[in-house]
Amino acid sequence: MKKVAIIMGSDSDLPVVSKAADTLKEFGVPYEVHIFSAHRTPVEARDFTVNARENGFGVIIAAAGMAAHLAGAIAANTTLPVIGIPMKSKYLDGIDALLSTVQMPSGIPVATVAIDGAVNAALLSIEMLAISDAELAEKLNNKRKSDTAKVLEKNAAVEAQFNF
Ligand code: RP5
Repeated sequence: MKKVAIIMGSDSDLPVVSKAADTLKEFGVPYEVHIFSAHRTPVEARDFTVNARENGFGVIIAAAGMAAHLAGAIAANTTLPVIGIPMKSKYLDGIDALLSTVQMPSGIPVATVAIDGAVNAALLSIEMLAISDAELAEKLNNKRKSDTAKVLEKNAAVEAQFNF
């Protein structure tokens, strides 16, 4: 199976981004986690990215906050799909990173998830790998069913409490 690369701009992103790693682990998808910054370590970010396909990666998740160029800079150097996670920071609640990540001009796409949307970034990467992996697709179906069952259970409890 292809690996997922999880790249973040700073170790301060780790508490949120680790949820992406947890989700990939839950699905048995191989992954690597790295800190590369578009601004602070541009050479290392580029070197990793240009070699990512031949190193066995199928998708790259890139998380960054503030003037968040990381996902776009990574996407510029690969034709692997890149999923951007805009990170919330203390000044603008993540709106800065959201706009920096999502507003890519035509030609270099970044699939942007919600602010701090690490779990969805991982799920989207799994969905991409599951296009050609029936076993992984089945795991996704099972997860949806179990999530649905949990909500129905909560609904039943609320209905029993409030509706007579
Ligand atoms: C971005 O700047 C990082 O992704 C992080 O979200 C933000 C702040 O980084 P630190 O100053 O906490 O290292 O590049």
